[in-house]
Amino acid sequence: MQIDILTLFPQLFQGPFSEGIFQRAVDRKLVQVNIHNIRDYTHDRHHTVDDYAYGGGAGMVLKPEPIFEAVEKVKKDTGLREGVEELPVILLTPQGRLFSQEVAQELASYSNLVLICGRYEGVDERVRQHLATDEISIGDYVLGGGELAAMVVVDAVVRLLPGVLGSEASAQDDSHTMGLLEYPQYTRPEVYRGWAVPEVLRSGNHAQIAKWRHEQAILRTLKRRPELLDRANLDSAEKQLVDSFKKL
Ligand code: 6GU
Repeated sequence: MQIDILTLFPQLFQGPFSEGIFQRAVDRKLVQVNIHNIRDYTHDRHHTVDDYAYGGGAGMVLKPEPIFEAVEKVKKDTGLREGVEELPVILLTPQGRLFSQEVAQELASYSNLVLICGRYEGVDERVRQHLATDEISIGDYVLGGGELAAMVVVDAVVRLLPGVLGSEASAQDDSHTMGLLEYPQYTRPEVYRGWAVPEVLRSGNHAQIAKWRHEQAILRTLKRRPELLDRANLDSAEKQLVDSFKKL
């Protein structure tokens, strides 16, 4: 997958993508991330990227021209055939659709992504209407800009790409993949400060372990995020389990 990120602050992206799983994915050519400075697509002497809002009001608005030109350059360079291969152009904004594991899975299916990092004051509306194909928010709070949101999206998407995680199974079990939170995990020592690892996990009985984990995932979701259970596809045995937990 190739990901092109348009930002006014390229240096912010140095850290997160040069670590662990991500760096390995880059080294193995499973993903390529290109950072583009929107300011490089200005033509005036002062490299102006924003301007006052028509109609007045506080805050500057990002100008459309450099953003359009940066995206057009990326499109030209990636050489996707217009109308054949789809290229999502995603504006990161608190006004976007809410990011989730499901959205991450959807994005992971594309060969290319373009992410535009907005600033909180605003982006010229013509970018939304005539350039972006999608708008994403990572939650109901306001960040200073789309950069951290873009990192969140890229992190969540890249770990879903085939071959990025050590074992293919590990993304399968993630919290949210099944619509449930993840079950409790333990490692050695068997007893730490008097707190013992649950007996079932030491039993070696794989069927029992799987059953326990699944129950714990449901129980934990019920306690912490009950609204997720309404959307999870529970079978009748699982629904019974929820009802019995609710009665406790
Ligand atoms: Cl994508 N951008 C900004 N500026 N704030 C946010 C956000 C994005 N998602 C949640 N808050």
